[in-house]
Amino acid sequence: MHAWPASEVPALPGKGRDLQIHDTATQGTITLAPGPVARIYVCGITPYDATHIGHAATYNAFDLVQRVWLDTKRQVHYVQNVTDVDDPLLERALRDNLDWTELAERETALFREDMTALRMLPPQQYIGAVEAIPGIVPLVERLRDAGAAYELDGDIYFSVGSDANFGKVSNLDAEAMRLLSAERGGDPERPGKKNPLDPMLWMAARPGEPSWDGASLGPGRPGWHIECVAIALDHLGMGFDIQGGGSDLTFPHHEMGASHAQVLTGEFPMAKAYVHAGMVALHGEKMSKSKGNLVFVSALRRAGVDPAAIRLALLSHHYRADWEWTDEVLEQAVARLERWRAAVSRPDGLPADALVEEVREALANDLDAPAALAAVDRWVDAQNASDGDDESAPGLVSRTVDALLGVAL
Ligand code: 5CA
Ligand code: ZN
Repeated sequence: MHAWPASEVPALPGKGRDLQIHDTATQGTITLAPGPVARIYVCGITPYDATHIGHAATYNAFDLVQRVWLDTKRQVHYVQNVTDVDDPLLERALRDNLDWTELAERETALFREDMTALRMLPPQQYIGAVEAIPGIVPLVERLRDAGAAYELDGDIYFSVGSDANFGKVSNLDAEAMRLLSAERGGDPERPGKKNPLDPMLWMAARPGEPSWDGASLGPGRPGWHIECVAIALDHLGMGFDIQGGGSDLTFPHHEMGASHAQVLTGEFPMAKAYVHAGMVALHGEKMSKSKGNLVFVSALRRAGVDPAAIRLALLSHHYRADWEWTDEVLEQAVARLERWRAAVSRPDGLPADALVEEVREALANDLDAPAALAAVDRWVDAQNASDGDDESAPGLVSRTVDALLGVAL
């Protein structure tokens, strides 16, 4: 699939710092020191509805990761998937009497537009589940042939017992895993499984549902976790720097994906850090397509909200926090954007070299965007109250805000 156009990332004077980031697996902050090419996989959308503020907040976090790395003069290899065939997509298509491929294409196109408007850097590979199927089938065959997967009435399940490191991403106890598995696409109640947590790798064709040639697996479609693993291993290989997504993907999705990859390669861990963004709520409940309590990025754009203000609203919360979207959050962002634009539109101003370092330091410290915004606010307030004469300062501030925060002033 094609991704979306990249916005320019201005180069800043000097060099940024290495990223320290909270790792879910080790439950602490680690300093990542990637090679010349930093590697990141971020789970993409299931395109059955438009991009909401929760999605945008999660993608914003991983966009900051890339901006920090680019500022250290590294290249970034970024891979993202699109879950363009899965139960929720097929169910929504059925409900709305739509062709499921058309629904997926329409919502993916809208997602690209939203990402472009928000100045999110595009992945180098943007891969749909459907196009990944030829690569998924041999992985499932290998797992089965190695005894790490088994058949149940034609479906193929992964055996979590085959991975000695199973559980090391989420650090949950068995009961918590069982509850989350039932809630998030698993089938712990299905009789005949070796372990109730075992996730499906390949679902045998069901009447009325799309299916693909699965070679020795028979016709069917892939399970959710193996989709991301196949794409990540194909393009990034093992031991990549960050596996990213929202905190609702920690279990089962990232736990199972890591196990699949670890058993397939015999290597551990799959990723150096498992990074999870908090959940955005609306009216006290997690924003979710299934509940329908959503604020869409595209609806805000249609209503005339500047995408830079949406981005500032996202940045005003720490990525790991769970937070609530309100009209006030947006109003404050709109007002901040106006203040910042006024400050950098003056022909000269207060020196900003220290500000560049403050923004760098804030982001390198577990992506502390609120601290970065506070640093810019301080410069803006001082600038608006003074008559500094550094002619390069307003431009340097604009470039810093653009390069490190993705906001065009
Ligand atoms: N296609 C799978 C991942 S392979 C999927 O989870 N798709 S999704 O459309 O449901 O979510 C896309 C991303 O947005 C995921 O990283 C998910 O964790 C994140 N996300 C979903 N809802 C929220 C929310 N309310 N707040 C923050 N992030 C969210
Ligand atoms: Zn995923």
